[in-house]
Amino acid sequence: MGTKQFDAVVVGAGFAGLYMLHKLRERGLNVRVIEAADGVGGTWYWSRYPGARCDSDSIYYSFTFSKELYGKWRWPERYSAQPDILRYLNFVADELDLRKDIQFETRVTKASFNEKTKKWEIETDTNEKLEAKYFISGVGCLSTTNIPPFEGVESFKGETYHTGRWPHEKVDFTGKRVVVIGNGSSGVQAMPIIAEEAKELTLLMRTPHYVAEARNHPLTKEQQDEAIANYDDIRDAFFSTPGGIKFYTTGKSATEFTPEEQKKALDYVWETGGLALGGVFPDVSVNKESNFVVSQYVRDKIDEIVEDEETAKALHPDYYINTKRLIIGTNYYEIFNRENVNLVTLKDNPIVRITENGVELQNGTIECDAIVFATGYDSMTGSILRMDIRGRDGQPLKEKWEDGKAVKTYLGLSVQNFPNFFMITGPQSPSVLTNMPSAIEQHVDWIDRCIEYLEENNIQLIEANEESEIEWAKHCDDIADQTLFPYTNSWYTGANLDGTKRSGFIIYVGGLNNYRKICDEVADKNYEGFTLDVANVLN
Ligand code: NA7
Repeated sequence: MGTKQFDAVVVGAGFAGLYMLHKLRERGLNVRVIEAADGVGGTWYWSRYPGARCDSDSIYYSFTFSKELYGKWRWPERYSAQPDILRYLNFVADELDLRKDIQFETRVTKASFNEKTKKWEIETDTNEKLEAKYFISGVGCLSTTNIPPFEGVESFKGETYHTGRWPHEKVDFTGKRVVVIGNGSSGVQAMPIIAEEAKELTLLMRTPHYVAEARNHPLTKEQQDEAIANYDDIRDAFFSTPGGIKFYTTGKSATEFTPEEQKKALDYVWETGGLALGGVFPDVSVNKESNFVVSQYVRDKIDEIVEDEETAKALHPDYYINTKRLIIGTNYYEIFNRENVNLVTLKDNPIVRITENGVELQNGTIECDAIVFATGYDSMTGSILRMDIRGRDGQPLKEKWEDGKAVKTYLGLSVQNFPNFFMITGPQSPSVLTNMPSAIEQHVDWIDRCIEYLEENNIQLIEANEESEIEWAKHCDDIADQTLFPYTNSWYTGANLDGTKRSGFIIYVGGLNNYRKICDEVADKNYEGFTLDVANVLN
């Protein structure tokens, strides 16, 4: 089979890959998107667990680059369920006629920069070879699933599931004893639905988390029309806000209010639901006092909702709220009042192994018919490093990043020694702290502008400078150090899957609006901090 030639190869057909394809094709480039699934959607193709839903308001969880496209779509609910988001991405693919340039059921296994041809050579699990000037990752931050290496998983005789790789046909838990491991967004969304169906549900909880009420509801025709009429305002949120999304805020520190006023504001956001709980006092992620007010409010709510005192106490989170992504759920704390739901904390009673019949803990075995792993992802770097990406002199990215433990990038977009390789929402960018479509549009627009500059100026290669990477990592750390994030052990601060620490802060926490300014300034200064290689005659 001969090598197929493209101007750009993009990996992944989720929000990122679809928009990147559209932009570059409009620029006249010959682009191929490689996607492992048999349809578009990325994360939303795979994450079909019961209750899977977005935690950004639907009206913001959309592309805004085209007013016309925005006006053609109506979201049925305030928070979209997975099937609706998948339907939306299929609609986008059809509207923009994207499918013809996407190769489905194909996984990129290797991508190497060829020093002689100055091109990327891309290999797939279908034994194809592709060659392209630009190699772009749109693989997402949360797509490679994590099942912790518990001893004995294969010996379990019942059913096992991971929330991020849920079967396409409905799973029926009727009459079954189900163990759920993990209470992040996925577990919190899935459990109220599984609890309705299962004979018994036991949550094995390592860390209690803060869960805000979603208050999801159908959107009326008037509300849908209003969103379309407010397009300019919604688009503005992508540019002007730290999270690429607008929600209610008092605009002041909790310390500026009396306890009664604080409670009134918190009651309001609790009742209206969603992410506003984390932004009602804008200094919540930087000011311990403000943070305590919000954190304690949720702990009090847990006590109000959960009838058994001991269970309520066990559900109290004790880290600073917002220093892990706030979970948005529906009637989550309420499930612990059900007869068929049990809470087991792992803190003093860890999982020893999985056996034929269930999960063995230090203090005894919990027998079950099904285990649901809601244990998250090999986040931020997992999906990128799963491809064997090799830069100059065959250097593996895995080696440069020490297996994800010492990530080095410039702006989270580019890596020194990996010319013309770009990452959409890569590590050290704002990514998961934002409304993802906002972050994705900003990155894709930046990459597109960069490629326009290269093409117009006959520049063959662009590559981050080593000093730029060092400074960017320091900048990410410095900003994080001004916040409460470093106090919490999470995959943001760098607890890696195997428990070892990453060497730096993996996310830019300074806000998408500020990040955008930095990226734009770099571009305005003709890509300051990068080395540009003018095309030579050989090409
Ligand atoms: P998350 O948020 O990473 O949550 C994973 C959960 O699994 C969390 O409760 C973890 O406990 C738990 N976990 C992971 N490994 C283990 C082991 N070894 N033992 C016990 N429990 C474990 O993933 P989600 O899929 O829920 O959400 C991902 C993103 O989707 C989320 O950020 C939103 O942006 C949407 P821990 O808290 O680490 O103690």
